[in-house]
Amino acid sequence: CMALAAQTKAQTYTPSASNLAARKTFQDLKFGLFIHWGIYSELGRGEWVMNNDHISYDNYKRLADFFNPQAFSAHDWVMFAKNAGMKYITVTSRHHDGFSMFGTKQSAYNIVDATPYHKDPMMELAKECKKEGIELHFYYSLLDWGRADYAYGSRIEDGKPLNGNWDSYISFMKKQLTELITKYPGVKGIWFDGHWERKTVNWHYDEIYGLIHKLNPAILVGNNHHLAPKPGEDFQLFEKDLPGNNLTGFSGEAKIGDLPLETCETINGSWGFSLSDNKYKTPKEIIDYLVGAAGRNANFLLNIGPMPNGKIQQEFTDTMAVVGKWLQKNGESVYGTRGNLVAPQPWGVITHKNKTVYAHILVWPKENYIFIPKLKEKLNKAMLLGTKTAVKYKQQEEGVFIYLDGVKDAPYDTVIQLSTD
Ligand code: FHN
Repeated sequence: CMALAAQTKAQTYTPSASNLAARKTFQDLKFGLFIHWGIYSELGRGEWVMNNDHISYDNYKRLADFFNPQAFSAHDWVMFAKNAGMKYITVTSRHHDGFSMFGTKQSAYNIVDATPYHKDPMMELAKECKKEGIELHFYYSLLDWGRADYAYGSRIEDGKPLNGNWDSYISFMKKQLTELITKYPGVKGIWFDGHWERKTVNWHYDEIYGLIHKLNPAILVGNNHHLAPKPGEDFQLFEKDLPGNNLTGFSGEAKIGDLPLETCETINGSWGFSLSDNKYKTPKEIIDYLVGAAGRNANFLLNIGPMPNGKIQQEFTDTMAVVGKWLQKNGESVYGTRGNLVAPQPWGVITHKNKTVYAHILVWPKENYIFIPKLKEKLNKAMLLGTKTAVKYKQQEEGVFIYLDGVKDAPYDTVIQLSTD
């Protein structure tokens, strides 16, 4: 009867006023730093190494004995994000390997108790984020490769793994989430992942989301389940695709709903630190992704995998310094804007804020103009953003022509600022 009551409550989830305000702030932030960091980072073969290389749980656990990230500095991480123009951080508090990167009372398999480091980097990060005005979200894996109660690989019947102890696992997660929300200052969101590993199990989202919102109604819940949003969720996630695209197959079943949107991608080809991955994205690719997401009304969460010593590799710092510099000049056309005023065009996208519309030319057109279809707002001025250079335009019923004679193709994105009445 109580379970039924909880379910009914979750199905009619009404976000609190503080939650709605947090959603708006979140949408204004636009650009976040995703961090995958764990004991797997030591091997430099990504965060799936235990599973991919068939390392037994007992052998894998030894990595904890050697994990001693003496060069970790929460300040450096937060400064990396700030210099890149990022406004929030989403960090792996616990990934599929089940190792808690925070001091937890629920399992000794955590960074404080099981490593020679004996410190809690998540606490340092939470404090530093708060100090520097960066919002913090915790990534939290539903999937666990090692715990007996999860029983990875077990058959699922009646919503439970046959060999595990599902009630115990759900209760474990609830206790850990309580710790993450009540002990760590200023946490603004929980980012679930791993749902897709067990599609027929009962994840008890009604209880889990209900608990999170009971502890703090403003906390934003997101779940990378690749499905339509479920009751109790506050933002919708996409992985490795701009909302509306499905180039990677990760977003297969996910229709775009009404919640704030976020999409994530990697700075190279890996989530966790990789020694062999040199597929670094260029500043242009990152700016295209960020602006493309904004034009589709979504935040962009860009991932890095710090090294096992806690440092961030130079290639990432160099690239993001360029992106950060671009944002310093052009940020007003990204932060606080909304998208989808006009559908994405072959040349780029449109963002808007208050009475200003920004045309982002990401691909320079062959013609000497761009056309913005169906723009109804009456324009009274067109300028090259950040300059006093007026740009010629013609507005008619079916849209606006912006003429590019004399306009130089800017290195990453040529932003035309259109003022409306
Ligand atoms: O399996 C994970 C993967 O390691 C990584 O955490 C990404 C991030 O979006 N999510 C999962 C794959 O969907």
